[in-house]
Amino acid sequence: MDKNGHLRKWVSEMAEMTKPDQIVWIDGSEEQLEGLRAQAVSTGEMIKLNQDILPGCYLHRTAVNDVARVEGRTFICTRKKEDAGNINNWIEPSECYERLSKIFRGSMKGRTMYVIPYSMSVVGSPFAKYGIELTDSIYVVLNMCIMTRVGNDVLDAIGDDDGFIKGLHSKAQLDEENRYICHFPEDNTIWSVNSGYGGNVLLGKKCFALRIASYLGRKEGWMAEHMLILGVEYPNGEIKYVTAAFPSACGKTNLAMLIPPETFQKKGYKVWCVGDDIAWIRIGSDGRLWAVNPENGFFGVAPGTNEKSNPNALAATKKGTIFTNVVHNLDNNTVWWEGLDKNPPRNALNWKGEPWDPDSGEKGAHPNSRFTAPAKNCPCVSSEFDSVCGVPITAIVFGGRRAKTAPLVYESRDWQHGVFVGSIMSSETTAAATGAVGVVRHDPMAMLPFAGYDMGDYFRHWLEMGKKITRKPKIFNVNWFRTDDNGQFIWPGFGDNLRVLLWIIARCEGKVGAEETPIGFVPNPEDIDTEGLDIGTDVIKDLLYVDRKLWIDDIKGIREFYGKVGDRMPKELYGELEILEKRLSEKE
Ligand code: GTP
Ligand code: SPV
Ligand code: MN
Repeated sequence: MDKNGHLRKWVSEMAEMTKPDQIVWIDGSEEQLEGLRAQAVSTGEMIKLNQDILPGCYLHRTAVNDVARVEGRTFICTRKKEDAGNINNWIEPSECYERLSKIFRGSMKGRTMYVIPYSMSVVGSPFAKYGIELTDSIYVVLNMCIMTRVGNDVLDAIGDDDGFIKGLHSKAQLDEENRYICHFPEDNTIWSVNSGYGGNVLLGKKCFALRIASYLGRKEGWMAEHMLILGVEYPNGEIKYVTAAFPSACGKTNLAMLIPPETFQKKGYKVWCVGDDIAWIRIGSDGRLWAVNPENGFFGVAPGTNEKSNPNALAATKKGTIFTNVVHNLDNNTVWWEGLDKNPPRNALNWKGEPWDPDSGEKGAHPNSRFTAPAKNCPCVSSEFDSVCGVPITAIVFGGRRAKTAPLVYESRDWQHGVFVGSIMSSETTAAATGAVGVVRHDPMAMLPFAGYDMGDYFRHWLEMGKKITRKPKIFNVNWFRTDDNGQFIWPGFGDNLRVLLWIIARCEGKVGAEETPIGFVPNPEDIDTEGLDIGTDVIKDLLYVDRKLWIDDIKGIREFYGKVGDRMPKELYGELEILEKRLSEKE
């Protein structure tokens, strides 16, 4: 089957512990996957949808207690607690292995263990890293085959090396009390048990491509970030690439697949999607940053996705897609979610599989319901999607959900200040993780739940990278979510976000001026192109207004957060905080 002794030994050890009835190696062939789909349908694990309307599409429902990432049960298990840092949950590795071994023991009895060889980014490329996930879930196998590159060529690429990431997953009993998502970065190992949901179990995604990869990136001199990657094509055919880090469910997929407003389309502007969630970034021989999306599909938020907000994402879900926790329309055996259209099905089951009345006031789809769609389905997928060297980055954008404080866009003064801007990001929590929604929390670089090591060291790594990048991208911050006194979003967002991207890129090229404020540079209102938009310069002015009082109120929280990060917090960032505080208190 394979020549790799390390791999065979590890698989047999894991099987010895979990006791599956059989072991099946996944080669990713259509024939094998079709057999697994049929099996999942026969057991009710998946529902085959209307193949005339949604060819190759299926619906899956998770357990009701298992609908999002569980940050409180996610651990970074380094030998020294300090290396995981104060922000991450930590368990001493040998204790963790022991505790989880008890849960894994016999957990696959009566089930099959699937062995999934997968690659993050193009097999054989300089960015590529390989993993093997062992799982007892067909749903996981089928999702991994969309989200990553799976197949025997991965086994060939691994050869007899033992540097692959060893992922073990079992649904076990889906017991919330014993749910663990544990990372052992020093052992290249991930153990996940008692969940069947997305980011908890598709181990190539958050567990490997962010937590383990960020750890490896620091060691090896590159970066793994919670960022989309997009290309803006200008009427002259030139393409500029931008990465953007927004917290979960704060608009990455939407921005990555943006459709320009009509007036810009007519002029010839286009946006190309390279990635919607994760970027691996390296310094090129030309001194610029180059980014790839290590994934091969989109695990996108379904609610709110519609023909107007994100037609590209919607188009991507029309074939070969797995839907999770959406409404099942029984009339035509298709799916529905809040915000898809104004015609909720009357004869339907909600995400839990219960009869559902759209007039009941209860939501039909779970707010964190998702689609898993192949990237190749997306009409705006970039021609550079499979590029082995990635795309060169002009600008890095940070952003969050802030009702008031953060302006529509501002630019940092330099790299160090940009790192500071990323480090003070805060955002309202969303349904992407369990817990309260709408609570403002610090989420630096959108990596709070995903940095695989100490947050202070993580900031240090950003600062150190800056010293090595000779042609640095500029760093910006955006906020699409400012609200008026009635709680309504002021900025139209979605496709109109291109107007902000164009200002950002123009700044990088030195083509437009800006106004300096205590927090950084904001646009002169007339420089945000509002052609075809029903918004006056006064509204843009409001969107760009830096309310010093609100910012001064934020300083205390930032200092508290830095304090929590602890001893390894770079002093340069404390320095930036002092500069900010001083500038805010100066007279206008
Ligand atoms: P993850 O997959 O969890 O990492 O999320 P994401 O960052 O890709 O977020 P996504 O693009 O799926 O957007 C999440 C929610 O934000 C959806 O409900 C969108 O409708 C909403 N949203 C996205 N972009 C905008 C925008 O420009 N303005 C407003 N008001 N809402 C937006
Ligand atoms: C996120 O929460 O940032 C996601 C979804 O992209 S999950 O894969 O569940 O992490
Ligand atoms: Mn995400």
